[in-house]
Amino acid sequence: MTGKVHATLDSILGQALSAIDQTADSRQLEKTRVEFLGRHGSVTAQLKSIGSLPLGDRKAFGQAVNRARDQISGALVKKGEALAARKQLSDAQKDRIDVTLPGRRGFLGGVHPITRTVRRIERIFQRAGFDVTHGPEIEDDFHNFEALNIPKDHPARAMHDTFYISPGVVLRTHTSPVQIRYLECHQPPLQIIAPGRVYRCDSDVTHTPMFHQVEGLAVDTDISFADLKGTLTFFLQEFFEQQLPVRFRPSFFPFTEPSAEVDMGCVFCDGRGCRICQQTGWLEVLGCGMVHPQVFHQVGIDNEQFTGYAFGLGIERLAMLRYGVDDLRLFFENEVAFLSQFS
Ligand code: 2NL
Repeated sequence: MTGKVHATLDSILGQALSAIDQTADSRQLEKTRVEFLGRHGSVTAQLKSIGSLPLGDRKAFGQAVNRARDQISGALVKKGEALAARKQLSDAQKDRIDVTLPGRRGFLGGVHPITRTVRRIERIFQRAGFDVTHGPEIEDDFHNFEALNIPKDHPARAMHDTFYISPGVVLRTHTSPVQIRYLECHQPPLQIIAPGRVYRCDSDVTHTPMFHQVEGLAVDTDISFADLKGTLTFFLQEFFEQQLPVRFRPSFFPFTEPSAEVDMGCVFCDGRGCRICQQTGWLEVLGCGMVHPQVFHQVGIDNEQFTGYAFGLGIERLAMLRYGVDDLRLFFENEVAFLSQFS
């Protein structure tokens, strides 16, 4: 009887140890533990069977069962540790980083072509002694129109051109009001440029409701049209890095007298005539003139003592000519494929 129960226990112990030995992962190991040492496990069953043995055999058999249980526990712990170590090693191999691989390059943004063009224009005029000034984009009727000698019935004031915030308050339609504000609080001599966003209620293939402009102004006691011609010719030749021909055609603006439009030799065909210059060999790039005496009067500058010239240019147009961009809208769509060509 006792010999038989000991033999059964030995066989259970053997099964347990070999099962543990063959276990390949920690989940299966837990199953094995439950199978032998769990509440309904086979070793536990042996403990429960002690009561049915003769009194004299119980102690020895109980000790044998405890030894077997301890042996199995020990083997489980050892195997558990071995499995954990093996898993750690294989995880480490899976996540290994090859530090000799070249790094992945981060995405580098670039400066927007309009901003680059503004900066380029600013640098050229700064070298010629101009200061850069800024002002509000929301303007009043006086600074945007009245001070510039734009009468109440002038077409530039019509609803279809100007964004009105409220009666008498507009989104500036040019950067001239920046110069008006400057004239209100500075005495000549002065030379300034005013770059910035301007707004017009106009939208088609060649017009966007917001665009950029630079205006320039020079005032002193003896500024002449020759100074204007010299400065603008210098600017255009610097901007396009070529000894371009420049010509001045009579024109009209309410805020200058006389007024002129400025053409430069076409940079795409060297003046021979092409699609871009509509076979004329010339590109119109600027408007300018001598400051109207009425403008000086509006800001309280003595128009007998002082003269000045002023000019205005569209930045998008200059950027298109410099970078060979044929669609204005590309500047505002912010497509990475387009923009990344400028970084
Ligand atoms: C153009 C024409 C121009 C001005 C802007 C100006 C400013 C003051 C006084 C007088 Cl404060 N004139 N600005 C003068 C002539 C032309 O711009 O075609 N712009 C795109």
